[in-house]
Amino acid sequence: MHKRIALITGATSGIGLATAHLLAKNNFKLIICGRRKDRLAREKALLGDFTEVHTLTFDVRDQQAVKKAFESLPDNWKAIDVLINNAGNAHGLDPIQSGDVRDWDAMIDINVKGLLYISKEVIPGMTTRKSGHIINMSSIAGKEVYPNGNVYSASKFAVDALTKGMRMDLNPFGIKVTSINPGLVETEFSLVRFKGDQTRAGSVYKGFKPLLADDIANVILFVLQQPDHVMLADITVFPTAQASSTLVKKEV
Ligand code: 8X3
Repeated sequence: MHKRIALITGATSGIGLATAHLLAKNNFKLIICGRRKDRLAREKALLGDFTEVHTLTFDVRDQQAVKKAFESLPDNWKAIDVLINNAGNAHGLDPIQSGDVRDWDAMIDINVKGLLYISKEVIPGMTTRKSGHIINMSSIAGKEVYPNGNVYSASKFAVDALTKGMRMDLNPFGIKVTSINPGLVETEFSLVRFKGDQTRAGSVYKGFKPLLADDIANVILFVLQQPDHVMLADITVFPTAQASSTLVKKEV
């Protein structure tokens, strides 16, 4: 049976990693991308039991590095069927008046510009073949702003706008574009946001059962298993305890 090629950014941890493992067991070949060469090599070895894997090492912020990485793809890996724009982070949770410019730059460069740089490399092949599926990992923060979420939210609102724009522009080519908007998922997300502060990061997920990376991976697989004529356009996923970005039922 024909295996689709899926490219996943941010594949060395969290949702990206869980998705790589699930897709490997479900008839996909994988291009896994990340900054950390050693982690990619380790995952390639593990995933290799289930499927063919190719790795690309780059920082999504570096457009030249992204371009070079895609140029290096062997011919049999060039026809990417599925792009999962997963790489993304939050940096800081500060009010706008005291936000750190380096945090703002990181979020806009990774979450918005990085997504564009990757898409720019993948989309031409999809338009030529008149097929493909792009899944953009957004966030509930891309639908609702919450206090101190300012720039992170802005970056995810941008992802939401780009998803809608891609869906329109790629409509003539039969390319599917899906946005997935998770709420609270327990990954390294909060540890990165709070710059390694374990206590602060841990407290985000205390008192309720958060989503896990595997839960989002399951949604991605479901999205990819739909028939050709079915496009899941926009999916928000909450843990049951969550009703909005600021309303979470916690046990005290
Ligand atoms: C992750 C969801 O609510 O922590 O993007 O911003 S939230």
